Amino acid sequence: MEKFGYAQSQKFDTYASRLMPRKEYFTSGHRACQGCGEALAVRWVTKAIGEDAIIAHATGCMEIVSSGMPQTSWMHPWIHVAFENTSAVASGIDAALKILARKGKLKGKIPAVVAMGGDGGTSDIGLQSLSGALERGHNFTYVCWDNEAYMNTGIQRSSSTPYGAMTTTSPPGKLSIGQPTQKKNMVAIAVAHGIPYVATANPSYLFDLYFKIRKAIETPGPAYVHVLSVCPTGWRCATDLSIRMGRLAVETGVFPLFEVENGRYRLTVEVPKLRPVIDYLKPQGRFRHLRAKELEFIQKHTQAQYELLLDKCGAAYPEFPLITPPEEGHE
Ligand SMILES: Cc1ncc(C[n+]2csc(CCOP(=O)(O)OP(=O)(O)O)c2C)c(N)n1
Ligand code: SF4
Ligand SMILES: [Mg+2]
Repeated sequence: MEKFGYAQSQKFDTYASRLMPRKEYFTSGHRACQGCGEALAVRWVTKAIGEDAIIAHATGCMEIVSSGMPQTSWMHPWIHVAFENTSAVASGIDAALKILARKGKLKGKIPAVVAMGGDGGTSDIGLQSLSGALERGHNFTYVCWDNEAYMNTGIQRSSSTPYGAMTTTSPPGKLSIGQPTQKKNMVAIAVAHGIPYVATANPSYLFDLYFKIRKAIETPGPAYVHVLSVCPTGWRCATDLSIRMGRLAVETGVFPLFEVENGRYRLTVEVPKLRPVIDYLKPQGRFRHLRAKELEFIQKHTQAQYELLLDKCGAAYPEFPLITPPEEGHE
């Protein structure tokens, strides 16, 4: 499809549907809630992945709503796997494809290997198999759908739930402000593996999302893309606000859009002046109980994290070597 290069896409801050691929790989008929940002993200990520791919998907909302036997919304070869082993399954697919190619049994293009999971399936339950796959240098792309809680089982907290948010297992009350801990920095964990490509994205910035997934797929070795996915059901926000909420997450500095290529940080969407965090928190019922002192704390924390990120984007980091596995065997 590539009518457009990444650099060109950066000149546009509007979405022009005719520039994007028309073919659907995540088809209608799934049972995601009205206004689900995660379903929108899946639709566009699968378009960016393109024709030749095999997907391993953890349990979670996007699996539950889309694959009730005997129906499926997925047009790719797609394997539903347990939380713990999504990346292990992707590793196995990558190893099998390499062996088939080496034996001359794979005709044509080698399919891309993609693993997907929610924030619970990524930053909690699937973390060790993901870490192993990143460390072994498999040629695959991991996409995390981050809706900031265990949504499909009834909105329980995960380690990706932000400070202060109400969930059914972090309820606010006299002795609790809601989620007592800060959101786990899964992106920094992925970067710490020294892999060639890591990025954040969200479907409110479709070009940005699309080209980051393309880059991830085309990168030899492991790539990780962390997609903030607005969940009106769990966030207690209006269903017609999903795109707006994704934009507010970026405009307030809560979820900056950046990429890390071979260790180098780069903001892909620059925000000259951040909006106050309250603009993002207020439309969400999960933060409704927070008092002025907690809101002030969140504002300060967000500002500090954003400045740290800007620092990394400005710093002249040494180029990491590409983490591609050496050829097996010796000369
Ligand atoms: C090992 C294991 N523990 C718990 C469950 C039950 N379970 C199914 S989906 C889910 C929540 C998944 O949360 P997340 O990965 O964030 O995806 P979301 O539903 O939010 O998209 C849980 C806890 C399970 N299937 N397997
Ligand atoms: S609970 Fe949230 S993430 Fe799951 S389908 Fe509904 S809106 Fe989407
Ligand atoms: Mg989740």
